[in-house]
Amino acid sequence: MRYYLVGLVSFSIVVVVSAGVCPDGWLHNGGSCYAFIDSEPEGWIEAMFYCSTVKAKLVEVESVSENNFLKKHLQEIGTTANYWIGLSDIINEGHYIWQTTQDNVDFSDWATGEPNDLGHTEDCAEFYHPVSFQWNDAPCSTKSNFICEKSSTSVPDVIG
Ligand SMILES: [Ca+2]
Ligand SMILES: [Ca+2]
Repeated sequence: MRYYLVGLVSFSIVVVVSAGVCPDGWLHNGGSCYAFIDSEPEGWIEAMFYCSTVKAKLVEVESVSENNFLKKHLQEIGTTANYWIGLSDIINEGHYIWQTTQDNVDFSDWATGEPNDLGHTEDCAEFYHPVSFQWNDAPCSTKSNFICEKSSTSVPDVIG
């Protein structure tokens, strides 16, 4: 039996992950992979941390096509939940930036009247279900679903 096992492991298993492929459970669009996290709603900061632990960022929506892709998926899965995005003015009130990259906001899709900083308590942005997932600012401590994003472009990764 021992010799049999040694024989088995002597075969080299080579797995090549080519560029443009997403991990299981992640959706591919453009140059990115997206994970829609709905199993454990989190506050915005915890959502940022969760995404970092899977080598991703809380989603940053830089274009109308990316925004449409994400909103369309939320419509398709029929969710009534809100989903955090990686946009906040938590550092500098009234100045929203994408928090992982610190990029300024070029494209935006705020719902009418948003961001309104309701009660001076709303510093974190979300896809807001009641308005077809346009963006709303909400209290960062609210526990919501969220979306992680990472690049789908990776160098070949040889395991084995
Ligand atoms: Ca993006
Ligand atoms: Ca608001």
